[in-house]
Amino acid sequence: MNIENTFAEIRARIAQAKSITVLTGAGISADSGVPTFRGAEGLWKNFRPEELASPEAFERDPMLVWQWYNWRRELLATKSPNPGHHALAELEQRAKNFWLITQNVDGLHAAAGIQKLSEIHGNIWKVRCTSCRIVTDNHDVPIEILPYCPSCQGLLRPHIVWFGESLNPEDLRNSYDALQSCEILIIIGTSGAVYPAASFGSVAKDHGAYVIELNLDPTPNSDLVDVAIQGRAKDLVPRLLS
Ligand code: BJW
Ligand code: ZN
Repeated sequence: MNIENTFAEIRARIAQAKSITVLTGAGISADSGVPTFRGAEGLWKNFRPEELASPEAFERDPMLVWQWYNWRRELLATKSPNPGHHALAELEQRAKNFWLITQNVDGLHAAAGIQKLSEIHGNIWKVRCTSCRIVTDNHDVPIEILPYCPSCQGLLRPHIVWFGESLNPEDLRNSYDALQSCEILIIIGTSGAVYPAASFGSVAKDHGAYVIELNLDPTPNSDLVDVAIQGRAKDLVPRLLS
């Protein structure tokens, strides 16, 4: 089938579907100029994300980890949603039932107006007290290093899920509900390297969903999905809408 016919079939399925779930990763924000994690530009001072995004790294050197987050805050403060983010917000409006699961912490889906959203890896614009656990919004660019809790003087950390940490149970519940009940799952711009999100495609498939992947390159998900289309999210996602 040529690509035009493939998109025509996808649009017809979307128009009929009672429920649509979307899973996004760094690839959708790449088109807003945000570096992906496993791309060359995701490196900061030659550290791989795995070396900084862990509770052990923060315990060892909170200043280094906060410096990495300040670099990213400075970059993200200049970025805005792209046509891919906006098309998903439009899809949310059109769909009968919709849920967006994002691994991205950049807040760009919310900035595009998405409401039914689980940010399963947290949000870079929130901080959490390591002592009293209170979560607060913080848009400081740069944030003062080291930041301390105004209520209890505990050290603040990014409200982000690092390697080895559990995802928020409510986010997980909402995500699995959406994966197990959707007629269509659209997976956009994720390498499928990080669990549990890496297994979300097969969860939806096992529950009978029609699964679509949009990514610049093939991924481990490409073999299990019903249709895998290669290209940029900013070009492909708007084509899901007629
Ligand atoms: C484009 C594009 C364009 C580019 N258009 N596309 C089961 C098996 C093995 C290990 C585990 C397991 N279960 C849990 C684990 C351990 C671990 C894990 O998954 N490890 C793997 C490395 C194997 N998982 C966890 O620890 C998770 N916790 C958990 O499961 O708790 C319970 C538990 C713990 C331990 C053991 C067992 C159970 C927590 C994971 C938290 C991940 N957090 C991070 C870092 C946050 C830091 C921060 O942001 O500040 O979240 S990791 C990093 O990767 C970030 C991302 O959200 C995540 C996913 O990356 P993503 O989005 O896929 O980006 P990339 O860069 O990898 O890919 C970009 C894609 O876009 C590519 O495919 C490009 O082709 C594409 N692309 N431009 C379209 N324009
Ligand atoms: Zn506190």
